[in-house]
Amino acid sequence: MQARPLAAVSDLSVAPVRSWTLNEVLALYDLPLMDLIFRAQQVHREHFDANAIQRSTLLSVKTGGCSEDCSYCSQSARYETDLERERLMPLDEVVAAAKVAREKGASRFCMGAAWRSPKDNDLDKVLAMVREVKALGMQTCVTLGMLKEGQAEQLKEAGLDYYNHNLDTDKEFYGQVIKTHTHDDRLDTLDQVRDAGINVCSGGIIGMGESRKNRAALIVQLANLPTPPESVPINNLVPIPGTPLADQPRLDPFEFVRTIAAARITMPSSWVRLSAGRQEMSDEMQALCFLAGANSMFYGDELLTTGNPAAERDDALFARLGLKAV
Ligand code: SAM
Ligand code: DTB
Ligand code: SF4
Repeated sequence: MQARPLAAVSDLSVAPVRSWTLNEVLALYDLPLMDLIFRAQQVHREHFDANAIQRSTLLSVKTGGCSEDCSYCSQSARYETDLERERLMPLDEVVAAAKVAREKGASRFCMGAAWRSPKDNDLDKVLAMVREVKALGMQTCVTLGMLKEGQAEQLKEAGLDYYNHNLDTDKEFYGQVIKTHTHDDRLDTLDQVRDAGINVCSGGIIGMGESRKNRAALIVQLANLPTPPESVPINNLVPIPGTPLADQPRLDPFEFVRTIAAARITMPSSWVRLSAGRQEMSDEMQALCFLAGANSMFYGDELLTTGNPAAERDDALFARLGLKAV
């Protein structure tokens, strides 16, 4: 099969392939690791250049003070974390950061805001950010929380390429991690984003105390969306002091690799992003994740409020592995 053109952004070209059952995905998880990775590599190579990695740079444009109670998050106003709350960043600072990201070689700029949902006057300011970043020739992504009717269309009109809104965890486990909104609320926003013709970026967090069955169910819920997300971030929990998940025991890294492989196999033409938690991973662990089908990552010294490997370390890793950025 022909490789899918790289960095296809405007064509919404991820086709629904088939639907997956929980047992099928659990059976993938149960495979010997070498067999699972081999299958993931086969699928990966049918759809992508296996040596090409997409790079997005993140910027927190509005930090902290969020009304929601997501148990993992440094930005919830409900927990005593070390974070300093900040107002919405001025437009010129956002554009300056995007220029730096472009010069360093990121193809997409993702702007994140710690909101339950954006107010209309805040959205106007974000629309201006999207227009200006787009004008730099970069792909644009925002993550602003739940959208209400009409907001996705406004974002599309401003030139937004991707909206990030993670399902985060299995519907069954969701209520143990977040009580201020529901899994169905998340699906509702994803529908609005899809209907507006914006590419969907949606994935989850692994290592929050969920079971393997919960992890497999999250993958099924993502893969069985009417159209799978174009981009699927898989985050490893970054434990934040002061949050309810601060002392969560670390998940076996191979379980994270299995989750990447399951995402790759079930969503063959989606970009699977090795997301939060990369700073704590060795170079060898990251290489294993790429081998399991991850082909996207966050690039730049910071995620939203926590650290990410320095760009120089990533550049060196790319050189050692013979990877190219797209
Ligand atoms: N408020 C918006 C929302 O919840 O969609 C956007 C920002 S929120 C910080 C974006 C995503 O970051 C979450 O959906 C979650 O997957 C991820 N995230 C937040 N804190 C994390 C942590 N400590 N470890 C791993 N991922 C995290
Ligand atoms: C996603 O799935 N991961 C990114 C992005 N989408 C917005 C955020 C990761 C946040 C990690 C914790 C922090 O830096 O606050
Ligand atoms: Fe708020 Fe998003 Fe953090 Fe939840 S994950 S507390 S909605 S910023």
